[in-house]
Amino acid sequence: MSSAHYTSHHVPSRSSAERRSDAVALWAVVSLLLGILVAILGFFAVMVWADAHNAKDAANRAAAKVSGGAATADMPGMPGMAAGDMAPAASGLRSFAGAAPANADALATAHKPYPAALPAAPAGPVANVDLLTDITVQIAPGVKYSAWAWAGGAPGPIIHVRQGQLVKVTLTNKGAIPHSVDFHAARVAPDKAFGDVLPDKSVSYTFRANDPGVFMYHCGTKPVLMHIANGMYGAIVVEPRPGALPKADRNYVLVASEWYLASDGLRTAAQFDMNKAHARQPDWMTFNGYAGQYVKHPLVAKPDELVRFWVVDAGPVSHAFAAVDEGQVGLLNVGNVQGTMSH
Ligand SMILES: [Cu+2]
Repeated sequence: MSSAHYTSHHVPSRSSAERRSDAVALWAVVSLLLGILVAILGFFAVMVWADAHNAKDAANRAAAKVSGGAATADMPGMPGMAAGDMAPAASGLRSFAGAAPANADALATAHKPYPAALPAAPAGPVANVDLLTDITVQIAPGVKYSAWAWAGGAPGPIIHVRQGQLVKVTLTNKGAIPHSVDFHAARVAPDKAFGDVLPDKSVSYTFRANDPGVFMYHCGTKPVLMHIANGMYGAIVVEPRPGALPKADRNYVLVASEWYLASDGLRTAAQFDMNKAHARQPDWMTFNGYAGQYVKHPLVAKPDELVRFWVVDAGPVSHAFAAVDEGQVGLLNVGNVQGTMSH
């Protein structure tokens, strides 16, 4: 192309109109060749993408086939839903959403709903909070999950304190592996006060509840995504100073979360599926840990009552720990203050 360009500008006898016409023709050729180049590159890009896409699809299909086979063998007597009803999602990960035994309705009726009513805040200057770790919960009618939960449930107990109160937290680890507790209501660096507590050990720390609102608390032991997904989350309500909000006749606390299951959980308790958590493909999404419990057992109010809902999205995806695992995380150092952080 450069030689053609050189020639067109060094023929002295030609008119400027001819030269312009040459230049137009030249650029037409350049454009055409560029267009062809782009098309060729585009074609190769599509081929490379399609190749990668096919490979990924194939891998996902293989994975789905393996887990599907295991799941099918695991639920021969499941009358509520045939295995084929649980079609693979677009990601290729097998969903167990909606899996239910035949007596699901009776189980939902018999289920004792998580008490959503806000408990009273303790009187006096200090609120004592005792957390124990425990295992295995039900997350939907007939669906068992092998959890790492607080004090026998997921979410953990609703903690209610008053703004300005000193909160004394004691975590006793009754589980088999290290755990910890990170209170978002506390302006304390997670790596300072919220360190790992070994099995059969206890740790205590205090923080001043200076910020009103509803906050989550959760286990901060790595992998945090797995600890939260396994049930180690809960809510703390820091009641604002009197007069800041109109007095409510009823206060309810709703903790939203997701569950990622490696099996349907009908016969044996399901385990956590890290791939689904990273793909943000939950099988169940719950308020206070159990699917649909306030449909079967509605929260109540009388006409004209003021009802306040304290709602916290505990995750792990709503708290986006899958994103943290994938690198979407950073720190903002403000000044040079040691041991202070809030998030
Ligand atoms: Cu934990």
